Amino acid sequence: MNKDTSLEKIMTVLTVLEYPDKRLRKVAEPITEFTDALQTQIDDMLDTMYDENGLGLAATQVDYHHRLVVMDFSEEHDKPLVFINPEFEVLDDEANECQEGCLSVPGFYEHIYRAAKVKVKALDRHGKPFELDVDQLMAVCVQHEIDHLDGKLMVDYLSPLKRNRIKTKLEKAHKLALKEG
Ligand code: GNR
Ligand code: NI
Repeated sequence: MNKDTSLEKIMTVLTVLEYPDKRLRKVAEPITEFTDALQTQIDDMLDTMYDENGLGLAATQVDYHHRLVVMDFSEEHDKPLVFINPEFEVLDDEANECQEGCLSVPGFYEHIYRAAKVKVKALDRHGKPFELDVDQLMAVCVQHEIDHLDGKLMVDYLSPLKRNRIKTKLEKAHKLALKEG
């Protein structure tokens, strides 16, 4: 028997898919059941997000094609937010141009247009509906994560030339990583 009597579960860090992996293009399905397996998936995604120092993580990025997003905007990384079947409406479509990064496009930071202020509607991890008005970086992140659930990536907003440069560089890096094990 395991002598560890603590109820804390072991950290599970999932693999984050990287562009141009085709699985990042799948459109995620709505979640209809709030099972124990879903709770485990949520906790594993939070572990993964914290381990990778991300502000957010969409299920699509860890090859789980259901409409689930986790985020944490707190200083101490102790206020996890869970969004199931998230949707947003634009409250202020003034441009919120910030440098955007993505764990699935590592090493690249680009200016992308996003609405400055949005209202998010989602279910929490137990299926209870909630709404949240967000602006600044959190508004950017919400739009970025919901894009992931629709198979869309930040590189899609760039010129074909820029997108192809990023693709080539990441493909090279992936080949090198394979060779070096
Ligand atoms: O960690 C992340 N930082 C970030 C910064 C600016 C705009 C969006 C983001 S989301 C990103 C994590 C990620 O890839 N989520 O899908
Ligand atoms: Ni991302």
